[in-house]
Amino acid sequence: MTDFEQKKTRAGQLRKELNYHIYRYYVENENDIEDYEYDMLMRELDSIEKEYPELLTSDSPTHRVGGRADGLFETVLHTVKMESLQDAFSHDEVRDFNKRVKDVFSNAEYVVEPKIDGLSVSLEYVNGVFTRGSTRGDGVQGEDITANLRTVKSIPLRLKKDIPFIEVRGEVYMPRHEFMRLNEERAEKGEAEFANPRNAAAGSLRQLDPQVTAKRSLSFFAYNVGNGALEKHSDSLAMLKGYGFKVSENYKVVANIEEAIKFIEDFDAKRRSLAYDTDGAVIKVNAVYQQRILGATGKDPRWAIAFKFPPEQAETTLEDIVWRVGRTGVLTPTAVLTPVKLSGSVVSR
Ligand code: 3BA
Repeated sequence: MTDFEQKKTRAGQLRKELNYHIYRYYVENENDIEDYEYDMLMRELDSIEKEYPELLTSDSPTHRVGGRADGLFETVLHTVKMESLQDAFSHDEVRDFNKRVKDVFSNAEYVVEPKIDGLSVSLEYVNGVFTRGSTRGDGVQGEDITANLRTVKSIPLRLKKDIPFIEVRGEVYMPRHEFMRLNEERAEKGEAEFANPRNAAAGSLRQLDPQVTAKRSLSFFAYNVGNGALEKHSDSLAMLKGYGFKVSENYKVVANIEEAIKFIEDFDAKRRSLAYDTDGAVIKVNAVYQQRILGATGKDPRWAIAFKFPPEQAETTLEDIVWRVGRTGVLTPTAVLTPVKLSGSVVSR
């Protein structure tokens, strides 16, 4: 075997091993390797790829932060439209939704899942390899943010199965502890703080330089398949998990709307203990043939609804207002508050 052939084999092993550890850590929250050992494997792969650049593949974990800031996002056409969701603010609005569904399918079964408060994105995989990722945009046209999405470690660069093509939709979000860390860092630098994790995630994805995105710990939950869905939504969720995506564990298949409402109530009681913000629950008709027949009104599918939790409120006292002078001379006020608990975290500014 030539040196090249040896290194090629080794590079393949390393990529597989590293991608496995990334999956264990960022999707399954488990760690079965020491940081040092992991760094050594990464370094070995990197040095092989530098010696033989032709061995660099697009699913290589060494290049999650690659590409340069090029100053522009290209337009992406969503061949399968990314629809929006109708909102419900009361249980009765949820029951009205149920009635409209049951008029067409008296046997309809639902899936209820948490509504992650982040940004919807679409990911395309060709022969199992992540090729392009984009924002939802207006649902028909989004922006190509592939370089930024590659930095999100829970987004697999290679699926566990080499299928010809699949389009995966889900939510990119910033965990609450990362949001707090980022805001502290920004406050120290005299930069304006983000109002909430969702804005912080949006700002991070909109970066023209993926190096900046890479420094912010973003994560991703998969919840829908654009192209290549199975007959039941619940089967698609299981399939996505099998491919290596992070899928919420807090979803449930229910036989009727009262069970869905009960699930939402139970979820409301525990959602504050999660590491990320949720702003509601999404109820979806499980059978895809029923989804197709129900269709959409305007841009909202008739087969799904988002129940929104009322925004969290708490009373506190304004202690001070501090002014920050930005680099361009813009003044930004920040309210200093008596620390108060809100959605499981302490708000003081
Ligand atoms: N499920 C957001 N849309 C969602 C597929 C449908 C849908 C969402 C959802 C339309 C969440 C609208 C934008 C969009 C992919 C279109 C969820 C969440 N399901 N669990 C029914 O957790 N935020 N958002 N995204 N296609």
